[in-house]
Amino acid sequence: MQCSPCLVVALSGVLVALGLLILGLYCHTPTRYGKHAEVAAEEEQQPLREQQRRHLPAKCAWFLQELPAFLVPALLLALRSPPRFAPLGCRLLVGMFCGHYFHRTFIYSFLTRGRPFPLDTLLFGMLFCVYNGFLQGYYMVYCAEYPDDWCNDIRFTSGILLFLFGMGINVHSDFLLRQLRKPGELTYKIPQGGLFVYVSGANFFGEMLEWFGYAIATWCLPAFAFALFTMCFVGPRAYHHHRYYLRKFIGYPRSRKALIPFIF
Ligand code: NDX
Repeated sequence: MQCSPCLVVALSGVLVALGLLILGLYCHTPTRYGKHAEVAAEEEQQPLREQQRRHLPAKCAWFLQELPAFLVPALLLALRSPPRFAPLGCRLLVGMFCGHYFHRTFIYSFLTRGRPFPLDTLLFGMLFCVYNGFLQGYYMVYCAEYPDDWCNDIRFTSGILLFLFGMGINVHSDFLLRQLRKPGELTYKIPQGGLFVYVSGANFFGEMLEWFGYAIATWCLPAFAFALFTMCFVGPRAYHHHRYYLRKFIGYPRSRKALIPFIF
């Protein structure tokens, strides 16, 4: 394989278009998994057994869904001939992108206490992870080139710091959500502590910072396209979570925002 700039631009363009489509679709109707699947099923008056037949346990679903985002770039890197691990692009791919998806696939999936996940969403999610894993991996393995002093560039250092800060918020917030439930429990409670003091979607806020950090540190089109996609997906999800909490809990803190502290 060789670097094709046209392919990179085309695939990144599709990712941006998908993000905008999702923003349009999910502004009004939430993605149907987690608490919003419950609401949708109630509205459609589907029998519980009917719903559960088309679901997979959360641990298994998250593992299968996220695995391609780790595996595809790792394979692109490992199968490149001649092997190429030393360039900065490859090290950023391994340390940041694969690092994030290693955690999401092999740690988060096994810890989650979420409710069963819809099969159709899982399949779309898997396809998305193959696509995005290929785009990010292909660019970093075959196309990315950085000047020798890129590590001293303010974009590199600030991007890495933002990524680490975002990942810290994301992992900590997902931990706080898990602590709200005992194993086997599926009820929803008011999230407390950490960044949840300020926003209902603290885990989503962290995820968004992470991918903007990655985009700034790598300064490339595919990474910016993915950061924008993430914002388009997690933004509406945080907004719908926020509205759900306001409806469900009478004492829900009114000063709390949906996604961005003090702003939105
Ligand atoms: N998965 C990213 N449509 C998505 C799957 C769905 O990783 O193309 C995007 C991802 C995919 C989506 C993915 C891409 C777009 C797709 C979509 C399906 C269709 C869509 C492909 C790939 C698409 C067309 C074709 C139409 C264009 O019971 P429960 O499960 O709710 O429990 C939850 C629990 N919890 C609580 N527990 C007690 N009390 C409370 N109040 C609670 N609130 C929540 O916490 C869960 O166990 C857990 C977390 O829940 P939640 O809802 O806060 O987060 P969740 O959405 O499950 O995400 C989990 C983590 C989180 O850190 C988030 O940042 C990250 O994954 N994430 C999630 C989604 C996308 C993404 C990151 C990204 O874009 N980077």
